[in-house]
Order: sequence, then structure tokens, then C-alpha cells
Amino acid sequence: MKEQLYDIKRRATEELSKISTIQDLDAVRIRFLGKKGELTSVLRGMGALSPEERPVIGQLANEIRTFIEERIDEVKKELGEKELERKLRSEYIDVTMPGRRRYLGKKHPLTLVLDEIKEVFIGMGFEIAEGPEIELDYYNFEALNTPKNHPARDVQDTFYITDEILLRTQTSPVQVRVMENRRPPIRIICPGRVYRSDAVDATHSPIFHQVEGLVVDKGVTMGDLIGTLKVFARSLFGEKTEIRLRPHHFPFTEPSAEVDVSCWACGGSGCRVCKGEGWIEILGAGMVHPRVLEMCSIDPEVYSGFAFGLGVERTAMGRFNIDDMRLLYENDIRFLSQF
Ligand code: 2NL
Repeated sequence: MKEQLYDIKRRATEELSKISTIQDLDAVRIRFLGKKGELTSVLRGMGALSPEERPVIGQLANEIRTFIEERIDEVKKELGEKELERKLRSEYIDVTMPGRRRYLGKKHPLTLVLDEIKEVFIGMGFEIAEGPEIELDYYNFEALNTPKNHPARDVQDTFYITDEILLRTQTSPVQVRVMENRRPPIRIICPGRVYRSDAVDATHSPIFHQVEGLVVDKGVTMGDLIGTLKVFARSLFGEKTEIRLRPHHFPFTEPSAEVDVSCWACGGSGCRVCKGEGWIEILGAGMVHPRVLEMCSIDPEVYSGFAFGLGVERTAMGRFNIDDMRLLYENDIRFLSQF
């Protein structure tokens, strides 16, 4: 019997040394120490022993049981430590690893230029006014001294929706609406999208953006117009910029002018950017026609005003040296990321 007990001890020790999971450990415990285990079945045969042998074998059996139990506890502890170590290793976070890069978006060149334009005029006390892109013929033409059959309507290819409803060809209708609804002094700029039935090419698009400005008050003169445009041109194109007015004709202003700025590339001596002219046309402007004031119930004998309009695309193309307007609409990241 002694031999059997020592054999159990030997085999239990050997098996425990090979164990790698808690489940295997449990199986070994049940096999050797369980109710139907090897040790128990050996002890069942104790009845056949002599009274002298019985306590000796009993003590040995208890020692071996204790020994195996202790070994099981040890192995359990080792397995627990190994498991913890494995877990720590698999959940290891390298805090020195570089983070994921987040790319910041950029403003579109048109937005950049528009922001600059707004900033200058807000600085001079102007407010920003906006209005509908789908307009009445009345606000787009009639109220701007451009009645039906007026020659100025032919040169403007207009998208008509019905006889009376159209896509605005300029943002002036917004200004007409403001003049109808408010009394002078009025100082506003109207940025927005406008539509003209033009074919797409390097300098034309049927949808583009305009900023128009309007000032109406007592005693407003051409001098005020020139001073305002000078401040505008210098803050957008540089302190040394000069402006020049050439007589022109618009139905809604009298007198009217086209406004040039001295070339931002050569300063006026002539270069490729200004095509040797020294000047670049950027605006149309003039004194608000008395008929336009009258139609908005503003007395032209008491009030006068000036107005101007500029294309945002053309201004952006000049500012950033862009030679094809289509680049502004294609949203090619390689193009947009340069500004
Ligand atoms: C251009 C430049 C211009 C205006 C727009 C305007 C607006 C009102 C009254 C009078 Cl409410 N004028 N706007 C004035 C001059 C030029 O735009 O090249 N337009 C065809």
C-alpha cells in the first residue's frame, strides 16, 4: 500500500509539472483527490490492514494528500501569474506611439477674398445685406431703371423662370429691397451668387459671385465714392495701389464709371498680369440714378447715393494669380490646398 501511495505522489507531481490551464489542473485534482479519485480508492482498502499498520498508512496518506493539495495551490498561483502577465502583455499600450494626424480644412479662395472684402467695408461702417437668388423682374431690372426693351437687357443674358420671375443677374435687387424698406442713411454691401446665361470658359461661368455696395444719405458725392473705393483697393491690393475711373454707362447710375486699380504685380509700369496696361479693371460704379431713388420713394432732391459692383471670381483670380475660373469650381484638393 505504501508503494501505491508513493506512486500516486510521484505521478501526481509529474502531471502537475506539465499543466498549462486551470481546467487541466481541476481534472488532475479530481483524478487524484476526488471522491472517486485514486487516493480515496487506495484508502478504501485500509480495512484489510493490521491495527498497527493502519495509523502509519493513514498518516502517510494524509501527508500525501496535503502535499498534492499544496502543489495544486502552487501551480494555481503560477498559472494565475502567467495569465495576468499574458493579459498585461496583450493589452499593452505604447503611449509613445505618434497619434493619428487630423487634417484641417482650408477656406476656399473665393471665401478668403469675400472675407477680406467684408472686413474692409465693415470697418467703414457698412452692413451686410442678403436676399433671394430667385427674383422678380421688377427688382432685377425695372426698379433699376432698366425697363423692358431697354438695350441693357439684351446684353445681359438672363435665365427667366417665367415672364416675371428670373435668376438674379446681379445683387442690386437686394439693395432695392433695402431702399424700399429702410430710410437713409443706408450703407450696405450685398455679397451673393448671381446667374447669367454665359458659356463656360476660362473667364466666364453662368453662376458666379458678386459684391455690390450702396450708400445713400444727404450730401453723398462722387468724392465719397472715390474715397471709399480707394480705401477698399488699398486694403485688398496694397497700400501703394491707385485707382482710376473711366466714364462708362449703366442704366442705374449717373454718372457711371469703370474703375481700374494700378497693377498689383508691376505697380503700374506694365507687365504680363496687366497686359502692359499698368491698370486692371475690377469694378463698375457710379452715382445712384435719381429714377432709382424715386422708385424706392427716396426723394432725389434730398438724398443722393453711390453704388458699385465687383465680381468675386475675377478679384480672386487677380489676387491669387489664377488663370482659369473653372479651377474655382472643380474642388480639386491639389488646387485648393495652395491657399
Ligand atoms: C457692373 C458693376 C454696378 C451698381 C452695380 C447699383 C445698385 C443700385 C443702384 C445703383 Cl440699387 N447701382 N449697383 C452700380 C454700378 C455698377 O455693378 O459692372 N455691373 C454691370
